[in-house]
Amino acid sequence: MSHLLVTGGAGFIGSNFVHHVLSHTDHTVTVLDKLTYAGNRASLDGLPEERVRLVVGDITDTAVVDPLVAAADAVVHYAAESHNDNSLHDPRPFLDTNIIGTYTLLESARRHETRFHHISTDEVYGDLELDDPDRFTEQTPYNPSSPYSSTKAGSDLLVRAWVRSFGVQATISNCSNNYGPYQHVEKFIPRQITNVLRGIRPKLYGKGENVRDWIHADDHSSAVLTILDKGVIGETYLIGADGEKDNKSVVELILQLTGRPTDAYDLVTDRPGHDLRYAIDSTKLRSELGWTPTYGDFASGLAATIDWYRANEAWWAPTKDGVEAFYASKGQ
Ligand code: NAD
Ligand code: TDX
Repeated sequence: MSHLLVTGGAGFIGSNFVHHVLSHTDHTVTVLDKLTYAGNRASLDGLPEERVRLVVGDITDTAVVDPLVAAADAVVHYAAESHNDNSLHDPRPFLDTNIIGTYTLLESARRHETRFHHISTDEVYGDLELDDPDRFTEQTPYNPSSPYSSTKAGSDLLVRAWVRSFGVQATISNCSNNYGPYQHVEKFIPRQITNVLRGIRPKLYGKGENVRDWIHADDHSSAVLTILDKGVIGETYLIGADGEKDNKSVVELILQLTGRPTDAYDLVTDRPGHDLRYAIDSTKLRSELGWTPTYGDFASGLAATIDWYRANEAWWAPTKDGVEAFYASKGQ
């Protein structure tokens, strides 16, 4: 049994990870989360208090971070400002949390010789052409496009430097787009599901031709546990489940699964600098550490996600109007 410090554990992927750890291991967990607009205490409801504790605090605050890192067997670092559209509007919190926050945690991990796993994104590699036969690998050069992805790239490079210069026991994973329960309604899939549930037409940026490589958040969690267990210190692992879909197809599937006409969506103003396509080659993780995803069928994973949003309106309703007002002010 181990004690994990999970930063950002009240956010989307972090809370899915905490649920996964509780049901698949006997580890105990401390969540460190600032509860920004993206964090939600309710995402941890129903978990046993003797195994999960929530500390509300900021990862840039050494006084909060240091004793928690000292008490943990491993840190799993999810906390971040995570939304590209917000980073185009106000980049500063991305620099504070993603860069200074990661630096603060690394310094504590260095002081206390604590195992560290850094959660990152495939967006650090930039984007691919629609017809490019290649996918991202661990060797792809960094080429981030947005303030969000550039701060994630910066945080990855800090981790690599702290491994090489100070011997911090760290690994990194870069994952593709996640979907599943507890995702904020500002993001693509929950925005469109909750639009449909509210009688609003889904909104596609540009022509809807951009491609994302979808993985269920639970598969991301099992991959992270595999890396914590068997990963080689200093190594980077790409996480993906061969789930490439263009945005228009995803919206059409949501409309079909909810019994609406599949052309009942609007094309809206595109995102500036919008990455065209992401695609992950996760051969290294599969062949060296023996991981495989379990959510093979996107349509059934999406149907289950729609059911979750239908059954949990109290979780998302308080944020929905504010998010739509923000997008409307940008013609989106
Ligand atoms: P999210 O925005 O849903 O959650 C982020 C969490 O971090 C929130 O609970 C928030 O309160 C917390 N947080 C923010 N700033 C903080 C601070 N200064 N101190 C403490 N807590 C703070 O994000 P997410 O989609 O769950 O992403 C989690 C991680 O996974 C991020 O590092 C992101 O880059 C990475 N990632 C996300 C995806 C995806 O598809 N969403 C894909 C690959 C990687
Ligand atoms: O209303 C929308 N309409 C639309 O067409 C929204 C919100 C998005 N989009 C498009 C933009 C993207 O091509 O859908 C795609 C997905 O958008 P997001 O959910 O904002 O995700 P993305 O920008 O791809 O980034 C996500 O995956 C990588 C996460 O938010 C990041 O945290 C992660 O690093």
